[in-house]
Amino acid sequence: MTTGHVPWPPETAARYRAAGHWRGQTFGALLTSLAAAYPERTAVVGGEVRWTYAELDERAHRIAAGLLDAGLLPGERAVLQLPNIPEFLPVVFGMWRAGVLPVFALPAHRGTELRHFAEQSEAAAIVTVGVHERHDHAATAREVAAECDSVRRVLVVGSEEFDDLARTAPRELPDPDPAGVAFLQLSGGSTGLPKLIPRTHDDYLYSVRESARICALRPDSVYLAALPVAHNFPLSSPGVLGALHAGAAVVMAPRPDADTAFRLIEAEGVTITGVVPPLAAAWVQAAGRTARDLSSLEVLLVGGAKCGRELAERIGPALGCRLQQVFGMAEGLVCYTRLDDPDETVLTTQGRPISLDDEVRVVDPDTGADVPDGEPGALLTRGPYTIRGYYRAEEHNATAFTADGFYRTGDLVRRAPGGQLEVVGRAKEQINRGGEKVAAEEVENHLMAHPGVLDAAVVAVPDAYLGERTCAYVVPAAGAEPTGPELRSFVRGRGVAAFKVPDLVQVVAEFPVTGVGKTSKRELRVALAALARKE
Ligand code: J2J
Repeated sequence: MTTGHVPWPPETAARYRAAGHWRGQTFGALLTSLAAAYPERTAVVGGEVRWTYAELDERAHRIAAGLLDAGLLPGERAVLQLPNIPEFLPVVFGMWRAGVLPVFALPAHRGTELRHFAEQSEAAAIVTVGVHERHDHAATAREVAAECDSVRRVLVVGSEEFDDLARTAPRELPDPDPAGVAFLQLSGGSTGLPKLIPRTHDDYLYSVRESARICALRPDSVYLAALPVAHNFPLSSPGVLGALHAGAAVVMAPRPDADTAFRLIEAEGVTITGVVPPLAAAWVQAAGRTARDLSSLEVLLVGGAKCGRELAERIGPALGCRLQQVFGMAEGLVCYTRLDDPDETVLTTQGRPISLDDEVRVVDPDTGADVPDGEPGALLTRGPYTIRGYYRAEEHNATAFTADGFYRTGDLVRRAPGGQLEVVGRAKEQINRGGEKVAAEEVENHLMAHPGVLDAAVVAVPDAYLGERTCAYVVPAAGAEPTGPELRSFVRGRGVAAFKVPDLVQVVAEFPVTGVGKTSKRELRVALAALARKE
């Protein structure tokens, strides 16, 4: 068992096995069986590359052997930062076969975040690309490697060295434990630093298999990976893994804009894809004036942030497809509206959980007592693919989970009698910037590292396009006069993802709310957010 992982209680695990949810299959073994079933079918397309299942399988075997020959050991972690390129799949499956655990960084992450992931996971390697979208990822990775004792290797996909590694002769490798941790996903976070989420082969494969079924994926489906593929949504809901599970083809979109996506939908006959609400809105708008043929598109999944009714109603008519709402989280629970749900359910709810064994409680945030259906409350959940604890985070786990193992999602929801959930708000200290999650405390800590800043509070402000944007209220240190642009560039210079740089900065003599000045940061944020909404 990997240290730092909180396992399910043995009797619960036995129940999930007996129910057939956990089948003792690893992702590596899954790919072997897919390659046997669909050797000549297209598995992944992107740029100049078009690999069949047999080719993907062979490449993953070679990379697995190559990673071990490069000195990585089964059970070790490797921070993986790749954009939407076909290589993502053989590299991830290669790691899974080698027993090396990917830590799924996003292309937007920068040095500070990579260092944190590497330190937190004691990663032995960083696997990335060279220059992508004008950022030299390899250079950043080397800087991080120089500062992290654990990191022995930086592997750059696309380099000659990596091409050699990917040509290593394949060999039989022992299959890792399917009940063991397969990879570490990132939490959206609400505290100072993002937490790592340990997911096992057994639990993740269950969610992938059921997602593929719920989204009606077939061998002739074509899934477009429009969002950054390492994120839990395009990875598994149903995502690229759900598509492969069904024997379908994956198309990697280098960018998610309407021009790029529509070109690929037409060229590859894409049948299904997933986007966040602001992208859905942009696609809806662009659909009115495109010459592209989008008629192959059957399903558009929208999730990551609330898709309001107004947008939901425009999707079907504009794009000629069925809307499927998805409300998920990298920690586990995923809800979908079903393809045969009545329109009203699809337009107004975020769907119901994947599994009958997903336990959902909606409770009064103050008393913890269950509230009746239809009443808003805090969402707690546990089940066959929801983690029981973050990786190596004992202290945080004590509050993020109940004593009996329910994960406190931080979401406020209403449950309909049919089990559908409607997301009505949030109790966690997080800004949902069009699906990209920003932890208030993390950004505050960056701001407070500036010598001219005495205190900072980061809150959400409504935004017509993104749903929410970040606003930082900043109290200057005595005698200092930091400006908004200066503070924004300071945060950017700290080596963090651009989406974490505050959109708005309000420099104020004191926090402009009375009565809460001396109370907790949490109450201050709530009061400031209310004020910011009114302004
Ligand atoms: C409102 N809020 C939503 C929705 C997520 C599928 C889809 C999304 C994610 C994801 C994912 C929402 N309406 N439809 O992992 O597999 C907010 C909630 C939730 C948080 C999780 C998947 N869909 N959210 O977004 O880990 O606040 O996962 O708790 O990034 O996003 O964020 P994340």
